[in-house]
Amino acid sequence: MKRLPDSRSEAAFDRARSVIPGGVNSPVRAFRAVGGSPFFVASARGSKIRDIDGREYLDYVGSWGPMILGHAPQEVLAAVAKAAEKGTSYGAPTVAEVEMAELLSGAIPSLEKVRLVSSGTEACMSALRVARGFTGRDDIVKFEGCYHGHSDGLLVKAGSGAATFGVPTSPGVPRDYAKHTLVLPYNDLQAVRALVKKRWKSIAAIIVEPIAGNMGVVPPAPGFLEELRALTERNGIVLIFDEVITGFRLCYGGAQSIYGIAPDLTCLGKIIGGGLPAAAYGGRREIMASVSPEGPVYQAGTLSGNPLAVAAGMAQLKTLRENPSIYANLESRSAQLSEAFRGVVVNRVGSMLTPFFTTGPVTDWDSAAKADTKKFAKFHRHMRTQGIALAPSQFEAWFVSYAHTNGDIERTARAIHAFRG
Ligand code: KE4
Repeated sequence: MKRLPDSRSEAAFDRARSVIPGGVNSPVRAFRAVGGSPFFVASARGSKIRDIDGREYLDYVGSWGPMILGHAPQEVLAAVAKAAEKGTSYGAPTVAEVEMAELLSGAIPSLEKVRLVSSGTEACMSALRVARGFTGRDDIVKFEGCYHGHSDGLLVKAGSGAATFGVPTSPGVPRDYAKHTLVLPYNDLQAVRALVKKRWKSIAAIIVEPIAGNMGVVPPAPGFLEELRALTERNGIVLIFDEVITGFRLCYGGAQSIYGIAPDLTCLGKIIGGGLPAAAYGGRREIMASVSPEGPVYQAGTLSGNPLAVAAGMAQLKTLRENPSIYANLESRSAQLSEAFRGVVVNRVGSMLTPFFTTGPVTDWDSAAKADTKKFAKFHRHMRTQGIALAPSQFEAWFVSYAHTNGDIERTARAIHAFRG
């Protein structure tokens, strides 16, 4: 006898699984890493999200990063409504897209030219193609535990042995393609030096999350980014910062301004869309001159620069630009939250943080993978009973938003202290 769903969300999930793979439109939303079934959302406002059973949660997922001002900020809603009155998509250039490109370039000076796209995957995939087109080289280097979207060349893990040839992490990715992705441990400069020394002539790009968010939060070791910059510069390798998470998360601009490093290309997403599908890649003028129709490297998109997404993104970014105290507020609230944890290793940079259920330190994928994921799953379920929504994976970041109040942080701290793992 099939157990009857005991909530509207469970019924919705049953219904969803009959028509959507796994019942979700992005795998991590299915809660497989933590057990149970996901709540289905009815609405969200500020720091809260409400499910279709009327339960309200304090939200630290923030749509996986975009909601830095909290959910449904008035500035964004008003901008989208105003833009929608004029239509939803034109497939033709608009001045607003130029204003967005100028705003991004103004905030991140290494973005001498920028192309708008619709997702972080598209931004990273395109940046890597441009790097290959610009250098005429085929190989790319990524770091284990970093995620740059689901394009074929990036669903790759370190191969066996010292070869570091990539092998696919997903069926459907040709081995012949994956082998051009070389995978190294994050923060391991010795491995980078050795690989570049051996294979620089075939390496088009090194792509890196300047602060990793996809193995949980892992900051760069002192000197890591600086030496990546020096090594790539000396060897004609394009350095790509994937700032899809970190862009505008830690400051008004990129993490690159915190470390004082100018990559050759930068990928952006999440926050710059204000919750709508807008992302971007850009960088050095001579590299971006390769991009069609100015240059020969093809990249395109029906909804690139979509007027509603641009309106939402501009409204969010202008709010951040005009209220610099937002970042100081995020820093103090996030520090307060971080101090609530006991017996776990907390990695935090600004308003992105991860409590690792391990004895630490967590500096790369190998050390992150030692975390007790079963205990994290138990913690996740505990927090859900306390009305607090966390990313359903140990290897993701918590995001504090400007809408999170001191009261929210204190409530979260109480829930954390109540956990009897
Ligand atoms: P999207 O294609 O999901 O917009 O962006 C891909 C991407 C690229 N680069 C970084 C650093 C990213 O974090 C992401 C996407 N992040 C994941 C979770 N951290 C999104 C959540 C999901 O896959 O549903």
